[in-house]
Amino acid sequence: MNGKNQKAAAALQRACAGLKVVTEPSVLESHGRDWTRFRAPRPAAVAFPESVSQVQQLVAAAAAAEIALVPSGGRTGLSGGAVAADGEVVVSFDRMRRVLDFNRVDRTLTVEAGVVTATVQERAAAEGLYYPVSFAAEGSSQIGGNIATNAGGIRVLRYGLTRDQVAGLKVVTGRGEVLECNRGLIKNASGYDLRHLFTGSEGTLGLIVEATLRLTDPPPPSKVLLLGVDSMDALMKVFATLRARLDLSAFEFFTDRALHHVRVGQGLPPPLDASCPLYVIVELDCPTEWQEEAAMDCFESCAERGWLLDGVISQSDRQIAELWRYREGISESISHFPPYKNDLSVTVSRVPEFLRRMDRLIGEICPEFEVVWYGHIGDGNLHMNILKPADLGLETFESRCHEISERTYALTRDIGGSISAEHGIGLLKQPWLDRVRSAEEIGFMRGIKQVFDPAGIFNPGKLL
Ligand code: 2HG
Ligand code: ZN
Repeated sequence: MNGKNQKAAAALQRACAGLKVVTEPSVLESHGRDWTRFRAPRPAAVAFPESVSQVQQLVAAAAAAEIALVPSGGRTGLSGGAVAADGEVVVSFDRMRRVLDFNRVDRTLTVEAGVVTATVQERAAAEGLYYPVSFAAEGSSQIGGNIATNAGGIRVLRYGLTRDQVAGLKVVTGRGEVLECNRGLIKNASGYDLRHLFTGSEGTLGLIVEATLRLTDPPPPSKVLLLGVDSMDALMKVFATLRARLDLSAFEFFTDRALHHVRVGQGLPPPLDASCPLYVIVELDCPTEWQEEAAMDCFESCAERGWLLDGVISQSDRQIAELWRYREGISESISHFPPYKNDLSVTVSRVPEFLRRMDRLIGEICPEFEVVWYGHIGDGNLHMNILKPADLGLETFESRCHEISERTYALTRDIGGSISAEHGIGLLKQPWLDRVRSAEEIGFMRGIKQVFDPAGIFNPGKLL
């Protein structure tokens, strides 16, 4: 640790009585990064506040000494939003993991920022209710991070994003005040809804310390279909048919390359007899036999029209979990390459056009790379992972991927899409923010940042 870092850590420790501040190399390494692998972690220290008042003290001391703070949750992010590569102090919420309140009438759960997403789901289930945000990293990601990135996942199609579950937020701003946004209300027409500014702000406006989350009714018994199709056009027709007749809670896709990697990575058998270019995972409500018959009817009519090549339907809860592994295990199975990630979004109706044009572009500019696609078709959110060839250095690979990004984002903009659907801009996509947000918008975003974080201490270099 250099002298400047040592001073920063000591200044915070002095100013905040009882605050745990760690400078041990293994903790700097583990807490200075998220799941991205393109920047080496170099934080000055990691602070572990235990209470809102400790967070306030920490922020006041950091603002006075101009020490940059990087908020950090479960560190499962994929855009470098929680990476501290430049001598910042990481603020970990690992010690703020209390469930503060459950309100049965309001159907809300109030938690500290460090509570793990799966814990919220489990607590909701224990109360006979349901927290619907779900994704592969839910066993380690924390609610504060979910809110800061407005996390999506596999059930956005029915329940919306994390934003739609946030009924209230407590935030410590860069001025050290505590803001209580919305306080769990359903209706609140009293001016700007600051809760929605902090949601998705990627830790650049304030530190989210507590959240009140809306819970809902548990879904009825469900079934999962795994289907094979031979083109994106056919896939979209299947989507339209199923959506019109069935109660879908998820409609996800992956390519044959994605299937190859998840099978190797997780040791899974082929899911279908036929090999298909594209696969779909559909989850639907099946409370009675009637819905299952309707699903089989849809399946047959799609197959008769030549849109489906093959398919299976789950026969038990165990099989539901097994089928989901083909989709949820993909990201982990390719993580060792490592992949250069893009988290793109377009309107659902333009997905086939976008993928067609992207296929052409990839064939033109980087046919030597393996590109793996999967994602949330029901939300128009496509994950494009470019795998690093073993014989290419990380830096050369990254700079090639930057060239690819230029063309990809130009196409994305042309089609009216976004360069991040759910992972955030973070550190890695920051140079391209202006491809999808206008100069005026970015100007307003900077103005807002200045209001909440006048000393510019929160997550500098991320997003803006
Ligand atoms: C998913 O949908 C996650 O599986 C991760 O958002 C996406 O690995 C990715 O690129
Ligand atoms: Zn995703």
